[in-house]
Amino acid sequence: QMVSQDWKHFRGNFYYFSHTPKTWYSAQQFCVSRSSHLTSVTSEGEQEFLYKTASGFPYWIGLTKAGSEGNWYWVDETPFNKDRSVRFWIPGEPNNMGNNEHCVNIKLPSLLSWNDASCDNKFLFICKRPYVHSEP
Ligand code: 2F8
Ligand code: CA
Repeated sequence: QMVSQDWKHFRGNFYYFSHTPKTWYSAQQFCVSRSSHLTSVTSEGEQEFLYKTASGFPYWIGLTKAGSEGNWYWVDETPFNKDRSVRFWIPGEPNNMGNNEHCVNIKLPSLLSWNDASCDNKFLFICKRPYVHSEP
């Protein structure tokens, strides 16, 4: 099955915007099966690319505090910079509604777009993998 044509290039990485909703962990497993992870977001430019391509639908990203002591981390092992990330949350988020919101999606077409939601909810999702040059 040809899925590779679905990967979009942006500044040295390829991104896959899924067509099928999955729980956060199933989404991450899908990404790993494609040599990728749920996406990290580390710049305003990247955040802008992601929310614009998401075009208003919520998509899981690779930010979670599941299995940690309540600390957010990127599942692709990019260090999470809390101070540089506050600008991406929807005002009032993360609110950990019902004490059960440990995964994050891009919810709005805005730089302020992140919401924490239950990891068991099914959403579309975005995988990211680095572009690797190959030499003959
Ligand atoms: O009002 C913000 C609030 O909206 C929803 O709950 C009613 C979201 N829930 C889901 O997306 C599952 C909350 O996470 C969000 O904080
Ligand atoms: Ca929330």
